[in-house]
Amino acid sequence: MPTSSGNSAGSDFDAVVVGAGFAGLYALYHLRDVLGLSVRAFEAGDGVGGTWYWNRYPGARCDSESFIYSYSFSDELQQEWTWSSKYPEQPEILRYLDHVADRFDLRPDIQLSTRVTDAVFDETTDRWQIRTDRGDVVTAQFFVSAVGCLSAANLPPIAGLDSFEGAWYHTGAWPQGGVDFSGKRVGLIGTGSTGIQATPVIAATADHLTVFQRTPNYSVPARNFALTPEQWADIKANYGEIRRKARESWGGFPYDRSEMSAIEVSPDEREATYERLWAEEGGFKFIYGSYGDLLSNEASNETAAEFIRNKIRHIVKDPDVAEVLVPRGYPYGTKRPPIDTDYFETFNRDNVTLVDLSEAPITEIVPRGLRTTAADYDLDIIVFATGFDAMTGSLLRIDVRGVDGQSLRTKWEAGPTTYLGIQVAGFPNMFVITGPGSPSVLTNMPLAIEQHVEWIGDCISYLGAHGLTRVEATAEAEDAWVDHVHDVASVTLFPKANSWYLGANIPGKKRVFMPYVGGFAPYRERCDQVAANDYEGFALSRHAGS
Ligand code: NA7
Repeated sequence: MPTSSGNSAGSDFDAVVVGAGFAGLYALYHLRDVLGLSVRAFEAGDGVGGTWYWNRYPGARCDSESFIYSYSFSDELQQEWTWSSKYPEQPEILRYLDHVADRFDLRPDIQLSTRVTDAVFDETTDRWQIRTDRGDVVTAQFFVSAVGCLSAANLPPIAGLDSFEGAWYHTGAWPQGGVDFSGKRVGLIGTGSTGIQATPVIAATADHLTVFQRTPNYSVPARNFALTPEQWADIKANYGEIRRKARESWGGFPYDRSEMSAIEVSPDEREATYERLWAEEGGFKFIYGSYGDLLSNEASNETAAEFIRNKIRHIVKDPDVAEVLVPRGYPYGTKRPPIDTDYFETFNRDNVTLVDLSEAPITEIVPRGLRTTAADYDLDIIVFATGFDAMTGSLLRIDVRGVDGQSLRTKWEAGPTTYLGIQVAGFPNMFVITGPGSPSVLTNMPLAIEQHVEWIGDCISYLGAHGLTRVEATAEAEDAWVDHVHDVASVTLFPKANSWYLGANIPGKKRVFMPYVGGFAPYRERCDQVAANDYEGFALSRHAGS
């Protein structure tokens, strides 16, 4: 039973939270200040911010609009904070998270520069024992993973990296002081959201930039702009309604989602819609605001895909380069859709070269640069924009052991299994914020995080109110949920792409569609129903000694 309250200096806590990004900060606040639990958060970075702490690469910015990519739990917070633009850059988002940590006095309960290495459930006490790389050994009734979906950097195992005489960086672990590209020959590997954001910015200062592309991407212009005081006054006056609309939506965004099919309108009307969204709105509104069946109907999807392909052909002056940049062979939106500022335009610069790795893959890194099956490229700097071991990588870095010493790594070898994306059978009192099997990365993340944290808080309160000490997803509920997650994904086009949603970017990772594609609002309702039915699908119990 949670008994203590407020800041705790000992080694026994009601809850341990791993991570101090968007999820960890809110979990700490909610469990400590709303529920009155003793909480210790551990964070590997030497500052708060999570993914926004590590991803400092040039051009890093949010792809969701600032006024909704933020916390909604405190009206004071959302009224006092003003974002500079529609898509703020990483330093501004990090300032926001630092502000949250200060404003809610979270820092005394966060231990920075500390990586959790082990978490072991003790059935004799219904508590977790947690160890860190700094030698801490603490116990907690609840072990809350807020490690993030995109935090374990993926450095591809390319032979010869150690021999490289220049400097190399992964975008997800960027040096705090930045990198000076002036006068340098830079090679950038990867053309996901990150590579697409970084390319124009690096090209602007590097002597030469070579972009190594394995798979071309469907990118839509962000159409970023500075937000005016009038726009802000309007947003702040309507925040309640904006948040409500987001919570009741499919993707966690307050946009009107079209129910129309792309192939049921005339080609002229469709073209006009795409053109308006491309030219005036940009960003995710292109996918959310156009047609409702882009992710479920191949013919509909092809209309949007072809529109984007033609835009690329129009923007990129060299037709051969344009054809290499044109995505084919997978539907639009089935890899995480990037949004950009002048990405395709950058390939018109004299100091930018595109290398098609699908024709000639990288074979090794050599002292002077990079070798493909076709040529050698001399480089001073290599930037790996090669993504993450998404959704499971960060949690599995921790040696998590549940009932009977069962290892989470072993349990998830064939792909992650959860109930509601929140709990894993055999791992009682462990909660995973935005875990695999929840909408998470397919939605507006801060909103998904708030929903999970509040649900977890309610569950813990329920246990306390009923004199219970242990909550654990049943194997049956987990199996049924895993099947449901799979069934919902299989009627969409998502499985048709080699995406990180499926783990396809990590050699050897089991191919399983990890996020829940059934939509944020229906998912939230399901979670609420489970709670209202006395945590249906969970086994709740009281420890004999408590
Ligand atoms: P992504 O979206 O996983 O993109 C990684 C890119 O790196 C992608 O183009 C990959 O090609 C490429 N890649 C990965 N490994 C290799 C190797 N071995 N050789 C060549 N190219 C490689 O990561 P991002 O950081 O861009 O974005 C992650 C998320 O962060 C993003 O979706 C947003 O949610 C925020 P591939 O497509 O696999 O052929």
